[in-house]
Amino acid sequence: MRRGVFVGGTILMVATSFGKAASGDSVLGVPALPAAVAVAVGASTATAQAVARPAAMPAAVMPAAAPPAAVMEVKIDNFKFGPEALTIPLGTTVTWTNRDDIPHTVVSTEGVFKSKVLDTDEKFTYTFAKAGTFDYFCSIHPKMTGKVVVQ
Ligand SMILES: [Cu+2]
Repeated sequence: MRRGVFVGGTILMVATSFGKAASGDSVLGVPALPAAVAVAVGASTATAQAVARPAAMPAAVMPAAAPPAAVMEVKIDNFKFGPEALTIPLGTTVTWTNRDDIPHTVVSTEGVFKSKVLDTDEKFTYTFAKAGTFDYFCSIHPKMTGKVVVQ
């Protein structure tokens, strides 16, 4: 009799029944059964959706997968960005590291990126997703300038 209720019932009924069992009501002698039914009901829906996707996705995603982006380093030392001018391929990540014992910042002239104040050995990272020339400077010492050319 109870089995019939579980199997034929809605998910709500199963959940309600399981909730009673879980909360210590031992009237249902088989707490494991409702759980199994709930999993089965949920799984069949999820599986149907999962099966529909993989066929379409790999073809669309794989060719677009870019090679791992390179990382380029710029060191800030003695009030200079080094190298001052850096040419990189599109998608490259640039990491600036402050090697001075004085705080510096890395701020794009065009407002494209802006670091916080970098203390000694702190880093700022930016990934260049657009081609172009990106001039930047240190907002604390505006005579410190550099540029990144993204091709
Ligand atoms: Cu500076």
